[in-house]
Amino acid sequence: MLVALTRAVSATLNDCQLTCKPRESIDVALARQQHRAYELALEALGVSVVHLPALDGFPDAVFVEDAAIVLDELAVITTPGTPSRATEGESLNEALAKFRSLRRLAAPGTLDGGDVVRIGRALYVGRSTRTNDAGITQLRALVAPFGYTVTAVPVHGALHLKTACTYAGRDTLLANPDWAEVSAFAGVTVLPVPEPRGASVLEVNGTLLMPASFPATRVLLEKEGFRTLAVDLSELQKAEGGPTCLSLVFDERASNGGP
Ligand code: CIR
Repeated sequence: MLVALTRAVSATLNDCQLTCKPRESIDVALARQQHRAYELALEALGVSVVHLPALDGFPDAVFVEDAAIVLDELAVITTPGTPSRATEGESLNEALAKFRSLRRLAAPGTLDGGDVVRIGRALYVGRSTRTNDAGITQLRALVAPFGYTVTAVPVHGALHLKTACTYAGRDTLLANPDWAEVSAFAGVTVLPVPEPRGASVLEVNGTLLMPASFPATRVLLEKEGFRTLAVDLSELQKAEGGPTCLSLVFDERASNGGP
């Protein structure tokens, strides 16, 4: 069974980091409702949600994806590349240790989980304002013994690689090619999005969970034969969040490959 680790919305969400969007007032109560609806959508897709309490000292802690990478055999606690988030990963230690053996990245390496697109045993890692070469090199050394490859992908004009492209399944990379070097991806067909921010989808048990604000992208995906489920994430999108960053989704059972 798939597990999704989530964390409640911080009361301080209005103090979130912003990179590519202008600051807009966030209705935190509505953000909480949308976050709950997102969790219910995951449950409707057959996922068991493990909900962690809010961390008001970390305005962006609801975006759990950035603080860890969970693979089949291990989890890597990352070093998010903006100071206010740098130690967020520690808050996931206890919850993740129940499911996986943990490894850690360390300074001067920085790496946000939102920069990691996984396709099978290939990890594509955005070189962004958050993720540097030292972080990518450390990640490669940690996961190589388990048979994963790590390929750096330049990101420009977007916060994370997963803002620019996500793997939709069926060898298809949903992408805004203006924001990432999609030629770095091997063996996939690139499906360009009709809306600049529409490329961020979360594949769960054969359905693409996506924001309701990208109807043209949804129509395109349905036309291509993908099943989609749209949720309203307007308040979390004001904080530059999307469907992938609000959870860490993984198989409940670890596999025992590697060393
Ligand atoms: C940040 O700037 O870190 C947050 N305001 C948004 C993080 C979104 N993370 C993601 O898409 N993986």
